[in-house]
Amino acid sequence: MSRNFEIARLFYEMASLLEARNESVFRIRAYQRGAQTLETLGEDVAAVAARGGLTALPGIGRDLAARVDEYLATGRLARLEALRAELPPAFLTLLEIRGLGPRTARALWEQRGVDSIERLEALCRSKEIIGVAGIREKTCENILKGIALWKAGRARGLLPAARAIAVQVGEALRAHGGVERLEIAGSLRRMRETVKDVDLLVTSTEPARVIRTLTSLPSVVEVIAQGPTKASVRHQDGLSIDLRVVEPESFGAALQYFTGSKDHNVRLREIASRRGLRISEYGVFDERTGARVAGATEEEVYATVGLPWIPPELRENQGEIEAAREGRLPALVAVGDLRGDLHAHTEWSDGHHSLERLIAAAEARGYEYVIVSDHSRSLTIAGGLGVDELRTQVAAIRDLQPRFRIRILAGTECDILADGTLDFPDEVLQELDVVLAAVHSRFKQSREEMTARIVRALANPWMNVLAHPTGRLLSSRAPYDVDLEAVFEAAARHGKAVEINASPDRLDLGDTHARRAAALGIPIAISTDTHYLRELEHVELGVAVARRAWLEPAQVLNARPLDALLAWARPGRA
Ligand code: DGT
Ligand code: CA
Repeated sequence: MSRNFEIARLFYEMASLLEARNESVFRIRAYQRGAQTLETLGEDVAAVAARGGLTALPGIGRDLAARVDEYLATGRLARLEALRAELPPAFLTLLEIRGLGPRTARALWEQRGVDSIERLEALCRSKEIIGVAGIREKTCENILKGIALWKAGRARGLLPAARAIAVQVGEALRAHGGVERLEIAGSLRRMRETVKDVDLLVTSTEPARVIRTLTSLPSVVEVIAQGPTKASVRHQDGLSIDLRVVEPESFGAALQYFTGSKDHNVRLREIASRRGLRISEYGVFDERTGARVAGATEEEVYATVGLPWIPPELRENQGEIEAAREGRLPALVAVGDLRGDLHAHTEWSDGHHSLERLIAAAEARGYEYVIVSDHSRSLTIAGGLGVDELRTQVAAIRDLQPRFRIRILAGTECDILADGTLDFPDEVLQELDVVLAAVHSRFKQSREEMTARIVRALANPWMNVLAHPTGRLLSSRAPYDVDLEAVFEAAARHGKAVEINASPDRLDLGDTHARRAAALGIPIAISTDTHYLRELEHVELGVAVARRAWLEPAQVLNARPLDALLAWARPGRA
């Protein structure tokens, strides 16, 4: 199988080098997808090639198949070697800095010998790079900010990226044999918005084989630690992966232990101790006799301390143990409870698909309704719609309706202007079915100004949902300064909803805030803010946040049937 891995490694490198050259994103993705396919392929790629089956593999087209053949015949990829010769080895890490494009990075390498982040930082601090490739004082500051973010970002990864890595590595481990059960544990199983690392648990009859597979995977760039039943490695995307192989009789106990959180586990152990039991990652044991009383499943571990199984998303020692004990664990909302998406864009503003394709895609998901919520006129950079354009769009939606089963809701993501008024006048807003409102500008207002601004917007009788209420971007922008408690109080008073925006870089509201808002009786919309059709799938991330916020379907706005939604949004109008 070693050739599968060799070629996959070269394809990953190819993708990175193409990225460094600012080449087409489709070509870059093609190599990444090809590499993933080879990494998870359970059959020797040479055998597949011999029977002419390469192009039948997912993600392997004629072009990549030719590269595979080239490597099998010559042991080299000429194109890759040519690309390598153009750039210094450490060049690729430079491109991970936000605010530094491939062209500038290249100029810095050629003109100042910048071949590492350390050197880049030093030259920024001494301002020696000003003047190179049009870099000004301001660019220099932005690069320094980018370096700070890069350093922080290496500390924790975003949930979806970490999940993708876990799934990919899990598939690769399965494909190469020896794996019986495999589960994701840790903060990733609890669906925290960011994670420090990927924790994987496996049962296996051949632990050494599984460990060897992990440490030799093409997407693994460094082996940090390795033993007979565990390994810790660094993945090329920056995250580390911890793998443990455990005995089947201990699997439930290990899964419970390594899912955490630590605080939840500490509480559980205290309860066990009062019952004369000791819980460890190996099982639950009678403290007096040492006899094992449980361990194969999580359910039996919880049962020994008199508790029902607790969903991983709740295991943060935020009241779940008390709730479990008193039989009032929430019946958490699931993706299947959602009847529609309440935040989506089209090419009328900054979306990348037509109205029809959005509607068809939402209908194909089985939704009962979908909103069209393009930007409003002040947001010119996102192609915001003017009043006439919005009215034309509403007419287009009404014309399209007979062709679809799904109900199309005419909406807007209306800008909240600096003074808290909305970007469209009331008489326009009232022609719509559902109105979202959001802050997209003047993020630096004082706490008082920002709070008053949003509270005023919430008082508008035609607005319904406050979208991405804090404005944060997980990898690059802190939330604006706002008194959320005052915002929630106003939302509750005016009967408005707030959003969990499921866009991976937003997840806004986050779990703690969403739980607080719901506790005040505010309906929560779980929305994708789709700009590309595939982003409709992000609903899963929004639901993850909602589950961590303890939400039940009744608290979720878009779990309501169409009639109930419309009656709420526009009382007195069907
Ligand atoms: P993070 O920081 O995103 O990786 O969060 P976790 O929760 O995945 O933390 P991690 O990877 O350090 O450890 C995984 C789980 O192992 C953790 O949730 C609970 C368990 N664990 C780790 N260290 C301890 C400890 O000192 N005491 C207890 N009771 N449990 C621990
Ligand atoms: Ca972890």
